[in-house]
Amino acid sequence: MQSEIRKELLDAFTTAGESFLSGQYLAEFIGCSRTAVWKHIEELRKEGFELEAVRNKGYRIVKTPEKITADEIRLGLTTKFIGRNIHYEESVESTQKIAHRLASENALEGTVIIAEEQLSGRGRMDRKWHSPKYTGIWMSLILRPNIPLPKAPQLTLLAAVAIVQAIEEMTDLIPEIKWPNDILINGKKVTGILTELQAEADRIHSIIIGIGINVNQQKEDFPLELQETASSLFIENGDPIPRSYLIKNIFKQFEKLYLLYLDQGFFPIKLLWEGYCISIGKHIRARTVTNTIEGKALGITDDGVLKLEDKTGVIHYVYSADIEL
Ligand code: BTX
Repeated sequence: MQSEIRKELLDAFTTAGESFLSGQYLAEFIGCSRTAVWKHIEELRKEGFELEAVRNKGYRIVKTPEKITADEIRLGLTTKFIGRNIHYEESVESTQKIAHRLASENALEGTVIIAEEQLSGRGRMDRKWHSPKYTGIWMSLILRPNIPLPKAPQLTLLAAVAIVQAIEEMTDLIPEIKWPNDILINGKKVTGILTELQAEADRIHSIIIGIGINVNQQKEDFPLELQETASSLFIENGDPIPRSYLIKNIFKQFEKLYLLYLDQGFFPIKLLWEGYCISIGKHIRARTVTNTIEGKALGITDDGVLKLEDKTGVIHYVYSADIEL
């Protein structure tokens, strides 16, 4: 029933073209209450439709959501293998889940799964990642580097640098990295990266890099509990950003850095990463799965591990944690 109303609503707007349709007319046309019409119009707005509302005239659709299409991404894509194979989905539980399946079915390196919406998007340690429709970039990238297992986290840092560079190229924003995987703008989280492995003993079959970027959300699109800590590029930049361009740019930067990494190792990536990192040199609190360590962040090792000096002078090597500055 719900989707019937929506379908008829969209049909009515399609037929009306640029003319306005009143709430009363729509309710009668569809055969539902005006409240139901209003509710569906709000839903459309949340999904990125722009509706103009004029008193005594009604509504009309002035802009449809910018959907990502695989063709649009392919057009003008200059990479050799990153993003050459795209699986585009309208709605999924999690792109990570699909990527794991495709990786075990021998998907090519550089294969990307992109979804318009994730119903159970996930962060680290099984936390939730809010991934509403048509607003962000929710994607997973499959890599097959020939590197030893302990080096896998380096690719999280590499991905962070690629995303920061792509954002910088398209906006005047100054993104910063909070070790290991948060990208912040004006202190708020706009991006999360989740790196997962398919491996046995010490051999990596594939590395799956999940990237979540808040692109065109408005403040009210975030659940209340995230409104103070999360933001989007649109909120910070003041203009909406075409997601397909940003995706293409990320592919380009990522491939460049990845080839550099395979050729010269982590060192050049580390230098770039340090230039964007805000935690180094600061007093921080690192919450790991087992304990909390406070101290000064000295930097990262050549393997991307965080070096933290506590007040007794002991240096701790932190592989995975949440950081508070
Ligand atoms: P994380 O564990 O560092 O961050 C998760 C935490 O971030 C949550 O507990 C919540 O507090 C906050 N949060 C949730 N959603 C958002 C959001 N949209 N913006 C800002 N803060 C948020 C970060 O994990 C890794 C996220 C990876 C997401 C990608 S999307 C594509 C791929 N598929 C999938 O299921 N996950 C990855």
